[in-house]
Amino acid sequence: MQRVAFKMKLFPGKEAEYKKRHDEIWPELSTLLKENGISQYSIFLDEETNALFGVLNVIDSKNLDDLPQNEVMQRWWKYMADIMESNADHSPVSIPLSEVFYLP
Ligand code: RM4
Repeated sequence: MQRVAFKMKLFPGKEAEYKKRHDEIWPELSTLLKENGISQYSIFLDEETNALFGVLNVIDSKNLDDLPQNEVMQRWWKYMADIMESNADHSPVSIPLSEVFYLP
Protein backbone atom coordinates (compact mmCIF):
# COMPACT_ATOMS: atom_id res chain seq x y z
CA MET A 1 0.00 0.00 0.00
CA GLN A 2 1.31 3.43 -0.88
CA ARG A 3 0.08 6.81 0.32
CA VAL A 4 -0.06 9.57 -2.27
CA ALA A 5 -0.69 13.27 -1.66
CA PHE A 6 -1.01 16.20 -4.04
CA LYS A 7 -2.39 19.69 -4.21
CA MET A 8 -4.71 21.32 -6.69
CA LYS A 9 -6.32 24.76 -6.86
CA LEU A 10 -9.98 25.78 -6.70
CA PHE A 11 -11.26 28.95 -8.33
CA PRO A 12 -12.49 31.56 -5.83
CA GLY A 13 -16.17 31.33 -4.93
CA LYS A 14 -16.49 27.72 -6.10
CA GLU A 15 -16.22 26.05 -2.68
CA ALA A 16 -19.90 25.05 -2.40
CA GLU A 17 -20.08 23.85 -6.00
CA TYR A 18 -16.88 21.80 -5.59
CA LYS A 19 -18.26 20.12 -2.47
CA LYS A 20 -21.66 19.51 -4.10
CA ARG A 21 -20.10 17.84 -7.15
CA HIS A 22 -18.04 15.55 -4.91
CA ASP A 23 -21.02 14.78 -2.64
CA GLU A 24 -22.70 13.61 -5.85
CA ILE A 25 -19.64 11.86 -7.28
CA TRP A 26 -20.48 9.71 -10.27
CA PRO A 27 -20.80 6.03 -9.26
CA GLU A 28 -18.74 5.04 -12.31
CA LEU A 29 -15.90 7.29 -11.13
CA SER A 30 -15.95 5.82 -7.59
CA THR A 31 -15.92 2.35 -9.15
CA LEU A 32 -13.02 3.25 -11.43
CA LEU A 33 -10.95 4.61 -8.54
CA LYS A 34 -11.70 1.59 -6.33
CA GLU A 35 -10.98 -0.84 -9.17
CA ASN A 36 -7.56 0.77 -9.43
CA GLY A 37 -6.85 0.01 -5.78
CA ILE A 38 -7.56 3.48 -4.41
CA SER A 39 -9.06 3.83 -0.93
CA GLN A 40 -9.23 6.33 1.92
CA TYR A 41 -9.28 9.17 -0.62
CA SER A 42 -9.90 12.60 0.90
CA ILE A 43 -9.68 16.09 -0.50
CA PHE A 44 -9.33 18.96 1.97
CA LEU A 45 -9.81 22.64 1.15
CA ASP A 46 -7.58 25.38 2.54
CA GLU A 47 -10.11 28.22 2.62
CA GLU A 48 -7.33 30.82 2.96
CA THR A 49 -5.58 29.96 -0.29
CA ASN A 50 -8.15 27.81 -2.16
CA ALA A 51 -5.57 25.03 -2.28
CA LEU A 52 -7.11 21.56 -2.45
CA PHE A 53 -5.10 18.88 -0.68
CA GLY A 54 -5.71 15.33 -1.87
CA VAL A 55 -4.48 12.28 -0.02
CA LEU A 56 -5.20 8.65 -0.82
CA ASN A 57 -4.04 5.11 -0.35
CA VAL A 58 -3.31 3.01 -3.41
CA ILE A 59 -2.24 -0.60 -3.64
CA ASP A 60 0.48 0.38 -6.14
CA SER A 61 1.10 3.94 -7.36
CA LYS A 62 1.67 2.48 -10.86
CA ASN A 63 -2.13 1.98 -10.90
CA LEU A 64 -2.46 5.77 -11.15
CA ASP A 65 -0.52 5.92 -14.43
CA ASP A 66 -3.37 4.69 -16.64
CA LEU A 67 -6.15 6.80 -15.08
CA PRO A 68 -5.55 9.92 -17.24
CA GLN A 69 -6.35 7.86 -20.36
CA ASN A 70 -9.63 6.54 -18.95
CA GLU A 71 -12.82 7.89 -20.56
CA VAL A 72 -14.66 8.38 -17.22
CA MET A 73 -11.68 10.21 -15.72
CA GLN A 74 -11.39 12.46 -18.75
CA ARG A 75 -15.14 13.22 -18.65
CA TRP A 76 -14.94 14.08 -14.93
CA TRP A 77 -11.94 16.35 -15.45
CA LYS A 78 -13.73 18.18 -18.26
CA TYR A 79 -16.77 18.60 -15.99
CA MET A 80 -14.57 20.01 -13.20
CA ALA A 81 -12.45 22.31 -15.38
CA ASP A 82 -14.78 25.30 -15.00
CA ILE A 83 -14.20 25.50 -11.23
CA MET A 84 -10.56 24.53 -10.73
CA GLU A 85 -7.16 25.18 -12.28
CA SER A 86 -6.77 22.78 -15.16
CA ASN A 87 -4.36 21.96 -17.93
CA ALA A 88 -5.15 22.25 -21.64
CA ASP A 89 -6.32 18.59 -21.64
CA HIS A 90 -8.70 19.42 -18.71
CA SER A 91 -6.71 17.40 -16.15
CA PRO A 92 -6.33 19.36 -12.91
CA VAL A 93 -3.08 21.19 -12.28
CA SER A 94 -1.78 18.77 -9.63
CA ILE A 95 1.42 19.22 -7.65
CA PRO A 96 2.83 16.12 -5.92
CA LEU A 97 3.58 16.49 -2.19
CA SER A 98 6.32 14.69 -0.26
CA GLU A 99 5.49 12.89 2.95
CA VAL A 100 7.51 14.22 5.87
CA PHE A 101 5.64 12.56 8.75
CA TYR A 102 3.42 9.54 9.23
CA LEU A 103 1.92 8.10 12.40
CA PRO A 104 0.46 4.68 11.54
C1 RM4 B 1 -10.97 16.06 -8.07
C2 RM4 B 1 -10.01 15.90 -9.22
C3 RM4 B 1 -9.27 14.62 -9.05
C4 RM4 B 1 -10.26 13.47 -8.84
C5 RM4 B 1 -11.24 13.78 -7.74
C6 RM4 B 1 -12.29 12.69 -7.56
O1 RM4 B 1 -11.68 17.27 -8.17
O2 RM4 B 1 -10.70 15.89 -10.45
O3 RM4 B 1 -8.45 14.37 -10.18
O4 RM4 B 1 -9.54 12.29 -8.51
O5 RM4 B 1 -11.89 14.99 -8.05
